[in-house]
Amino acid sequence: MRYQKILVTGGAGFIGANFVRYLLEHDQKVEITVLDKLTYSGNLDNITDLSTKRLHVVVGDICDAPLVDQLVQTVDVVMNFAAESHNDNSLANPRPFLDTNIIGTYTLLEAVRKYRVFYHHVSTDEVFGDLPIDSTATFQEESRYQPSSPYSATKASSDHLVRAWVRSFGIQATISNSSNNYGPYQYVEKLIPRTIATVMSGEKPQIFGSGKQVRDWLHVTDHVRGLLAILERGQSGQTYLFSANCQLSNLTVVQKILHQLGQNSSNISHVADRPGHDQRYALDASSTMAALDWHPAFSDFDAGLEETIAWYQNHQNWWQKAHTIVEAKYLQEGRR
Ligand code: NAD
Ligand code: TDX
Repeated sequence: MRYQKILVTGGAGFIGANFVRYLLEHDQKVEITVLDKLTYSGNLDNITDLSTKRLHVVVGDICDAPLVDQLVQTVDVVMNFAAESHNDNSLANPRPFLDTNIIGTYTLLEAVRKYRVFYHHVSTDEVFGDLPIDSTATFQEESRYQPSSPYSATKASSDHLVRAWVRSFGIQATISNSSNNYGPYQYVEKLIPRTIATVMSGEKPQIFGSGKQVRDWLHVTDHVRGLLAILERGQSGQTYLFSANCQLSNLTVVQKILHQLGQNSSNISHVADRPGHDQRYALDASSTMAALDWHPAFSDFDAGLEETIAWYQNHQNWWQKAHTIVEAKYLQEGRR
Protein backbone atom coordinates (compact mmCIF):
# COMPACT_ATOMS: atom_id res chain seq x y z
CA MET A 1 0.00 0.00 0.00
CA ARG A 2 1.34 3.45 -0.99
CA TYR A 3 -0.27 5.05 2.08
CA GLN A 4 -0.32 3.99 5.71
CA LYS A 5 -2.39 6.63 7.46
CA ILE A 6 -5.82 7.19 5.97
CA LEU A 7 -8.58 9.62 6.89
CA VAL A 8 -11.91 8.06 5.88
CA THR A 9 -14.69 10.62 5.95
CA GLY A 10 -18.19 9.13 6.09
CA GLY A 11 -16.66 5.86 7.33
CA ALA A 12 -19.76 5.00 9.39
CA GLY A 13 -22.00 4.98 6.30
CA PHE A 14 -22.69 2.19 3.83
CA ILE A 15 -19.74 2.29 1.42
CA GLY A 16 -17.33 3.93 3.87
CA ALA A 17 -17.92 1.21 6.49
CA ASN A 18 -17.46 -1.54 3.90
CA PHE A 19 -14.18 0.18 2.89
CA VAL A 20 -12.94 0.38 6.50
CA ARG A 21 -13.85 -3.23 7.22
CA TYR A 22 -12.25 -4.60 4.05
CA LEU A 23 -9.06 -2.56 4.38
CA LEU A 24 -8.42 -3.40 8.03
CA GLU A 25 -8.90 -7.07 7.24
CA HIS A 26 -6.68 -7.11 4.15
CA ASP A 27 -3.85 -4.79 5.24
CA GLN A 28 -2.19 -5.37 8.59
CA LYS A 29 -0.24 -2.08 8.65
CA VAL A 30 -2.74 0.56 7.67
CA GLU A 31 -4.08 3.00 10.30
CA ILE A 32 -7.52 4.50 9.74
CA THR A 33 -9.14 7.57 11.24
CA VAL A 34 -12.86 7.82 10.53
CA LEU A 35 -14.43 11.27 10.56
CA ASP A 36 -18.22 10.99 10.51
CA LYS A 37 -21.01 13.33 11.56
CA LEU A 38 -23.34 10.39 12.27
CA THR A 39 -26.30 11.72 10.35
CA TYR A 40 -29.36 9.46 10.06
CA SER A 41 -27.45 7.12 7.68
CA GLY A 42 -24.24 6.94 9.72
CA ASN A 43 -24.07 4.20 12.34
CA LEU A 44 -21.06 3.50 14.57
CA ASP A 45 -22.22 -0.11 14.93
CA ASN A 46 -21.11 -0.53 11.30
CA ILE A 47 -17.46 -0.35 12.39
CA THR A 48 -17.04 -0.41 16.16
CA ASP A 49 -17.23 -4.21 16.42
CA LEU A 50 -13.76 -4.12 14.80
CA SER A 51 -11.59 -4.36 17.89
CA THR A 52 -8.32 -2.95 16.61
CA LYS A 53 -5.97 -0.20 17.71
CA ARG A 54 -5.58 0.69 14.03
CA LEU A 55 -9.04 2.31 13.90
CA HIS A 56 -9.77 5.73 15.43
CA VAL A 57 -13.19 7.31 15.27
CA VAL A 58 -13.88 11.04 15.42
CA VAL A 59 -17.49 12.22 15.42
CA GLY A 60 -17.57 15.50 13.53
CA ASP A 61 -18.45 17.41 10.40
CA ILE A 62 -16.35 17.70 7.22
CA CYS A 63 -17.52 21.35 7.07
CA ASP A 64 -15.71 22.03 10.40
CA ALA A 65 -12.50 23.60 9.05
CA PRO A 66 -10.44 23.62 12.29
CA LEU A 67 -11.28 19.95 12.96
CA VAL A 68 -10.55 18.95 9.35
CA ASP A 69 -7.25 20.88 9.44
CA GLN A 70 -6.23 19.11 12.65
CA LEU A 71 -6.99 15.63 11.25
CA VAL A 72 -5.66 16.05 7.71
CA GLN A 73 -2.18 16.99 8.94
CA THR A 74 -1.87 13.57 10.63
CA VAL A 75 -2.53 11.40 7.54
CA ASP A 76 -1.11 10.54 4.07
CA VAL A 77 -4.41 10.37 2.22
CA VAL A 78 -8.06 11.44 2.55
CA MET A 79 -10.81 9.17 1.18
CA ASN A 80 -13.99 11.23 1.06
CA PHE A 81 -17.16 9.14 1.35
CA ALA A 82 -19.04 11.68 3.48
CA ALA A 83 -22.16 12.91 1.73
CA GLU A 84 -25.85 13.40 1.82
CA SER A 85 -26.58 10.50 -0.52
CA HIS A 86 -30.31 10.01 -1.09
CA ASN A 87 -32.05 11.57 -4.10
CA ASP A 88 -35.50 11.62 -2.47
CA ASN A 89 -34.16 13.56 0.52
CA SER A 90 -32.56 16.07 -1.84
CA LEU A 91 -35.99 16.68 -3.38
CA ALA A 92 -37.62 17.19 0.03
CA ASN A 93 -34.83 19.41 1.47
CA PRO A 94 -31.82 20.26 -0.72
CA ARG A 95 -29.91 22.49 1.73
CA PRO A 96 -27.91 19.81 3.64
CA PHE A 97 -26.71 18.51 0.25
CA LEU A 98 -25.18 21.89 -0.58
CA ASP A 99 -23.53 22.07 2.85
CA THR A 100 -22.00 18.61 3.06
CA ASN A 101 -21.44 17.75 -0.59
CA ILE A 102 -20.12 21.15 -1.74
CA ILE A 103 -18.85 23.08 1.31
CA GLY A 104 -17.64 19.85 2.94
CA THR A 105 -15.61 18.94 -0.15
CA TYR A 106 -14.25 22.50 -0.33
CA THR A 107 -13.18 22.28 3.34
CA LEU A 108 -11.33 19.00 2.75
CA LEU A 109 -9.68 20.36 -0.40
CA GLU A 110 -8.34 23.40 1.42
CA ALA A 111 -6.79 21.17 4.09
CA VAL A 112 -5.19 18.75 1.61
CA ARG A 113 -3.84 21.78 -0.30
CA LYS A 114 -2.23 23.11 2.89
CA TYR A 115 -0.65 19.80 3.95
CA ARG A 116 0.01 18.33 0.44
CA VAL A 117 -1.96 15.19 1.29
CA PHE A 118 -3.40 12.93 -1.47
CA TYR A 119 -7.19 13.19 -1.86
CA HIS A 120 -9.63 10.70 -3.36
CA HIS A 121 -13.16 11.82 -4.12
CA VAL A 122 -15.89 9.15 -4.11
CA SER A 123 -18.53 10.22 -6.61
CA THR A 124 -21.39 8.87 -8.66
CA ASP A 125 -22.45 8.10 -12.23
CA GLU A 126 -25.41 10.44 -11.65
CA VAL A 127 -23.21 13.44 -12.50
CA PHE A 128 -23.66 12.48 -16.18
CA GLY A 129 -27.46 12.64 -16.02
CA ASP A 130 -29.42 9.81 -17.60
CA LEU A 131 -29.76 7.86 -20.86
CA PRO A 132 -32.93 6.83 -22.74
CA ILE A 133 -34.37 3.58 -21.40
CA ASP A 134 -34.31 1.75 -24.70
CA SER A 135 -30.86 2.84 -25.92
CA THR A 136 -27.61 0.91 -25.56
CA ALA A 137 -25.53 4.07 -25.02
CA THR A 138 -23.14 4.28 -22.06
CA PHE A 139 -21.29 7.02 -20.22
CA GLN A 140 -17.50 7.24 -20.40
CA GLU A 141 -14.95 9.21 -18.33
CA GLU A 142 -15.21 12.22 -20.65
CA SER A 143 -19.03 12.28 -20.94
CA ARG A 144 -20.69 15.64 -20.41
CA TYR A 145 -21.88 16.53 -16.91
CA GLN A 146 -25.67 16.94 -16.90
CA PRO A 147 -26.99 16.21 -13.39
CA SER A 148 -30.76 16.06 -12.86
CA SER A 149 -31.46 16.13 -9.11
CA PRO A 150 -30.29 18.44 -6.33
CA TYR A 151 -28.22 15.48 -5.03
CA SER A 152 -26.47 14.82 -8.33
CA ALA A 153 -25.97 18.55 -8.96
CA THR A 154 -24.09 18.85 -5.66
CA LYS A 155 -21.99 15.77 -6.45
CA ALA A 156 -21.21 17.25 -9.89
CA SER A 157 -20.23 20.54 -8.23
CA SER A 158 -17.88 18.74 -5.86
CA ASP A 159 -16.22 16.86 -8.76
CA HIS A 160 -15.62 20.22 -10.47
CA LEU A 161 -14.07 21.61 -7.29
CA VAL A 162 -11.65 18.67 -7.13
CA ARG A 163 -10.55 19.19 -10.75
CA ALA A 164 -10.15 22.94 -10.17
CA TRP A 165 -7.97 22.34 -7.10
CA VAL A 166 -5.79 19.91 -9.11
CA ARG A 167 -5.37 22.36 -11.98
CA SER A 168 -5.15 25.66 -10.07
CA PHE A 169 -3.35 24.59 -6.90
CA GLY A 170 -1.55 21.42 -7.99
CA ILE A 171 -3.08 19.16 -5.35
CA GLN A 172 -2.74 15.39 -5.86
CA ALA A 173 -6.24 13.98 -6.31
CA THR A 174 -8.36 11.39 -8.09
CA ILE A 175 -12.10 11.03 -8.64
CA SER A 176 -14.19 7.88 -9.08
CA ASN A 177 -17.74 7.74 -10.38
CA SER A 178 -19.49 4.54 -9.42
CA SER A 179 -22.79 3.04 -10.49
CA ASN A 180 -25.46 1.99 -7.93
CA ASN A 181 -24.03 -0.11 -5.09
CA TYR A 182 -25.72 -2.87 -3.12
CA GLY A 183 -24.61 -5.11 -0.25
CA PRO A 184 -24.49 -5.20 3.56
CA TYR A 185 -24.84 -2.09 5.77
CA GLN A 186 -26.84 -0.08 3.19
CA TYR A 187 -29.38 2.19 4.88
CA VAL A 188 -32.97 1.04 4.27
CA GLU A 189 -33.99 4.11 2.26
CA LYS A 190 -32.30 2.79 -0.94
CA LEU A 191 -34.17 0.53 -3.41
CA ILE A 192 -32.64 -2.87 -2.59
CA PRO A 193 -32.52 -2.72 1.24
CA ARG A 194 -35.83 -0.82 1.37
CA THR A 195 -37.50 -3.56 -0.66
CA ILE A 196 -35.93 -6.34 1.43
CA ALA A 197 -36.98 -4.67 4.72
CA THR A 198 -40.47 -3.93 3.43
CA VAL A 199 -41.12 -7.46 2.18
CA MET A 200 -39.65 -8.98 5.34
CA SER A 201 -42.04 -6.76 7.34
CA GLY A 202 -45.00 -8.22 5.45
CA GLU A 203 -45.66 -5.08 3.38
CA LYS A 204 -45.76 -4.44 -0.36
CA PRO A 205 -42.61 -2.94 -1.95
CA GLN A 206 -43.04 0.48 -3.52
CA ILE A 207 -42.08 1.10 -7.13
CA PHE A 208 -41.83 4.73 -8.23
CA GLY A 209 -43.82 5.06 -11.46
CA SER A 210 -43.57 2.29 -14.07
CA GLY A 211 -40.47 0.57 -12.68
CA LYS A 212 -38.97 0.49 -16.18
CA GLN A 213 -36.10 2.76 -15.11
CA VAL A 214 -32.73 1.03 -15.29
CA ARG A 215 -29.89 1.06 -12.76
CA ASP A 216 -26.40 -0.42 -13.21
CA TRP A 217 -25.67 -2.55 -10.12
CA LEU A 218 -22.26 -3.01 -8.49
CA HIS A 219 -21.55 -5.01 -5.33
CA VAL A 220 -20.09 -2.72 -2.68
CA THR A 221 -17.08 -5.03 -2.18
CA ASP A 222 -16.15 -4.59 -5.84
CA HIS A 223 -16.41 -0.82 -5.40
CA VAL A 224 -14.14 -1.05 -2.34
CA ARG A 225 -11.61 -3.16 -4.27
CA GLY A 226 -11.64 -0.55 -7.04
CA LEU A 227 -10.98 2.24 -4.55
CA LEU A 228 -8.05 0.29 -3.12
CA ALA A 229 -6.69 -0.14 -6.66
CA ILE A 230 -6.75 3.68 -6.94
CA LEU A 231 -4.81 3.96 -3.69
CA GLU A 232 -2.27 1.47 -5.10
CA ARG A 233 -2.03 2.53 -8.73
CA GLY A 234 -4.19 5.62 -9.38
CA GLN A 235 -2.67 8.63 -11.13
CA SER A 236 -3.38 12.11 -9.81
CA GLY A 237 -5.74 14.07 -12.04
CA GLN A 238 -7.46 10.93 -13.37
CA THR A 239 -11.13 9.96 -13.22
CA TYR A 240 -12.07 6.29 -12.80
CA LEU A 241 -15.46 4.66 -13.47
CA PHE A 242 -16.71 1.65 -11.53
CA SER A 243 -19.42 -0.60 -12.96
CA ALA A 244 -20.00 -4.34 -13.36
CA ASN A 245 -22.12 -3.74 -16.49
CA CYS A 246 -25.19 -5.12 -14.73
CA GLN A 247 -28.15 -3.10 -15.98
CA LEU A 248 -31.55 -4.10 -14.63
CA SER A 249 -34.93 -2.39 -14.46
CA ASN A 250 -36.21 -1.52 -10.99
CA LEU A 251 -39.17 -3.83 -11.59
CA THR A 252 -36.82 -6.75 -12.32
CA VAL A 253 -34.80 -6.07 -9.15
CA VAL A 254 -37.90 -5.91 -6.96
CA GLN A 255 -39.32 -9.08 -8.55
CA LYS A 256 -36.04 -10.90 -7.89
CA ILE A 257 -36.20 -9.89 -4.21
CA LEU A 258 -39.83 -11.02 -3.92
CA HIS A 259 -38.94 -14.32 -5.60
CA GLN A 260 -35.91 -14.93 -3.35
CA LEU A 261 -38.07 -14.20 -0.28
CA GLY A 262 -40.67 -16.70 -1.47
CA GLN A 263 -43.33 -14.10 -2.28
CA ASN A 264 -45.54 -13.62 -5.34
CA SER A 265 -43.60 -11.39 -7.74
CA SER A 266 -46.69 -9.35 -8.62
CA ASN A 267 -47.16 -8.26 -4.99
CA ILE A 268 -46.03 -4.68 -5.69
CA SER A 269 -47.42 -1.15 -5.12
CA HIS A 270 -46.84 1.33 -7.94
CA VAL A 271 -46.68 4.74 -6.26
CA ALA A 272 -46.22 8.28 -7.60
CA ASP A 273 -43.10 8.66 -9.71
CA ARG A 274 -39.97 10.42 -8.38
CA PRO A 275 -39.95 14.00 -9.78
CA GLY A 276 -37.26 14.32 -12.47
CA HIS A 277 -36.65 10.55 -12.26
CA ASP A 278 -33.45 9.56 -14.12
CA GLN A 279 -34.36 6.92 -16.70
CA ARG A 280 -31.25 4.82 -17.20
CA TYR A 281 -27.68 4.75 -15.88
CA ALA A 282 -24.98 2.76 -17.66
CA LEU A 283 -21.22 3.17 -17.32
CA ASP A 284 -18.53 1.85 -19.65
CA ALA A 285 -15.78 1.02 -17.14
CA SER A 286 -13.44 -0.66 -19.64
CA SER A 287 -10.77 2.09 -19.52
CA THR A 288 -10.71 1.95 -15.71
CA MET A 289 -10.48 -1.84 -15.75
CA ALA A 290 -7.41 -1.61 -18.01
CA ALA A 291 -5.81 1.32 -16.17
CA LEU A 292 -6.19 -0.12 -12.66
CA ASP A 293 -6.24 -3.84 -13.47
CA TRP A 294 -9.54 -3.91 -11.55
CA HIS A 295 -12.30 -6.36 -12.43
CA PRO A 296 -15.54 -6.90 -10.50
CA ALA A 297 -15.57 -10.26 -8.70
CA PHE A 298 -19.38 -10.34 -8.21
CA SER A 299 -20.38 -11.12 -11.80
CA ASP A 300 -23.55 -12.99 -10.75
CA PHE A 301 -26.10 -10.42 -9.53
CA ASP A 302 -28.56 -13.08 -8.30
CA ALA A 303 -25.87 -14.60 -6.06
CA GLY A 304 -24.84 -11.15 -4.74
CA LEU A 305 -28.48 -10.35 -4.05
CA GLU A 306 -29.02 -13.66 -2.25
CA GLU A 307 -26.04 -12.96 0.00
CA THR A 308 -27.33 -9.42 0.64
CA ILE A 309 -30.81 -10.67 1.53
CA ALA A 310 -29.23 -13.19 3.92
CA TRP A 311 -27.32 -10.35 5.62
CA TYR A 312 -30.55 -8.37 6.18
CA GLN A 313 -32.28 -11.53 7.44
CA ASN A 314 -29.46 -12.02 9.96
CA HIS A 315 -29.33 -8.36 11.04
CA GLN A 316 -32.95 -7.43 11.69
CA ASN A 317 -32.03 -5.40 14.79
CA TRP A 318 -29.71 -3.33 12.61
CA TRP A 319 -32.48 -2.12 10.29
CA GLN A 320 -35.87 -2.43 11.99
CA LYS A 321 -35.95 1.00 13.67
CA ALA A 322 -34.58 2.73 10.58
CA HIS A 323 -37.22 0.99 8.45
CA THR A 324 -40.00 2.47 10.61
CA ILE A 325 -38.44 5.95 10.37
CA VAL A 326 -37.96 5.76 6.58
CA GLU A 327 -41.49 4.54 5.91
CA ALA A 328 -43.03 7.21 8.19
CA LYS A 329 -41.06 9.84 6.27
CA TYR A 330 -42.20 8.62 2.83
CA LEU A 331 -45.78 8.50 4.17
CA GLN A 332 -45.57 12.03 5.55
CA GLU A 333 -44.27 13.28 2.18
CA GLY A 334 -47.21 11.56 0.42
CA ARG A 335 -44.74 9.29 -1.36
CA ARG A 336 -46.32 5.96 -0.32
P1 NAD B 1 -24.45 6.88 3.22
O1 NAD B 1 -25.53 7.90 3.29
O2 NAD B 1 -24.73 5.48 3.60
O3 NAD B 1 -23.23 7.36 4.15
C1 NAD B 1 -22.81 8.68 4.22
C2 NAD B 1 -21.98 8.86 5.50
O4 NAD B 1 -21.49 10.20 5.53
C3 NAD B 1 -22.79 8.64 6.78
O5 NAD B 1 -22.04 7.87 7.71
C4 NAD B 1 -22.99 10.06 7.33
O6 NAD B 1 -23.11 10.11 8.73
C5 NAD B 1 -21.73 10.74 6.84
N1 NAD B 1 -21.87 12.20 6.71
C6 NAD B 1 -22.89 12.88 6.13
N2 NAD B 1 -22.66 14.21 6.23
C7 NAD B 1 -21.47 14.36 6.85
C8 NAD B 1 -20.69 15.49 7.21
N3 NAD B 1 -21.10 16.73 6.96
N4 NAD B 1 -19.51 15.28 7.84
C9 NAD B 1 -19.08 14.01 8.12
N5 NAD B 1 -19.79 12.92 7.81
C10 NAD B 1 -20.95 13.07 7.17
O7 NAD B 1 -23.87 6.99 1.76
P2 NAD B 1 -23.13 5.89 0.86
O8 NAD B 1 -24.12 5.21 0.03
O9 NAD B 1 -22.20 5.11 1.70
O10 NAD B 1 -22.30 6.86 -0.11
C11 NAD B 1 -20.95 7.17 0.15
C12 NAD B 1 -20.42 7.99 -1.02
O11 NAD B 1 -20.51 7.21 -2.21
C13 NAD B 1 -21.21 9.26 -1.29
O12 NAD B 1 -20.31 10.28 -1.65
C14 NAD B 1 -22.10 8.92 -2.48
O13 NAD B 1 -22.36 10.05 -3.25
C15 NAD B 1 -21.20 7.94 -3.21
N6 NAD B 1 -21.89 6.96 -4.07
C16 NAD B 1 -22.85 6.14 -3.53
C17 NAD B 1 -23.45 5.17 -4.35
C18 NAD B 1 -24.51 4.22 -3.83
O14 NAD B 1 -25.07 3.47 -4.60
N7 NAD B 1 -24.79 4.21 -2.54
C19 NAD B 1 -23.07 5.06 -5.69
C20 NAD B 1 -22.10 5.92 -6.19
C21 NAD B 1 -21.50 6.84 -5.36
O1 TDX C 1 -38.68 2.54 -2.89
C1 TDX C 1 -38.14 2.82 -3.96
N1 TDX C 1 -38.77 2.56 -5.13
C2 TDX C 1 -38.21 2.81 -6.34
O2 TDX C 1 -38.81 2.53 -7.38
C3 TDX C 1 -36.82 3.42 -4.02
C4 TDX C 1 -36.10 3.76 -2.74
C5 TDX C 1 -36.27 3.67 -5.25
N2 TDX C 1 -36.93 3.37 -6.39
C6 TDX C 1 -36.28 3.59 -7.70
C7 TDX C 1 -35.69 4.95 -7.92
C8 TDX C 1 -34.48 4.64 -8.77
O3 TDX C 1 -34.86 4.53 -10.13
O4 TDX C 1 -35.18 2.67 -7.71
C9 TDX C 1 -34.02 3.25 -8.31
C10 TDX C 1 -32.88 3.29 -7.30
O5 TDX C 1 -33.23 4.25 -6.32
P1 TDX C 1 -32.24 4.61 -5.10
O6 TDX C 1 -31.91 3.37 -4.37
O7 TDX C 1 -32.83 5.75 -4.36
O8 TDX C 1 -30.90 5.04 -5.87
P2 TDX C 1 -30.60 6.13 -7.01
O9 TDX C 1 -31.56 7.25 -6.95
O10 TDX C 1 -30.43 5.40 -8.30
O11 TDX C 1 -29.18 6.68 -6.49
C11 TDX C 1 -28.22 5.74 -5.97
O12 TDX C 1 -27.20 5.49 -6.86
C12 TDX C 1 -26.28 6.50 -7.12
C13 TDX C 1 -27.64 6.24 -4.65
O13 TDX C 1 -28.70 6.57 -3.78
C14 TDX C 1 -26.76 7.43 -4.86
O14 TDX C 1 -26.11 7.78 -3.63
C15 TDX C 1 -25.70 7.07 -5.85
O15 TDX C 1 -24.96 8.20 -6.16
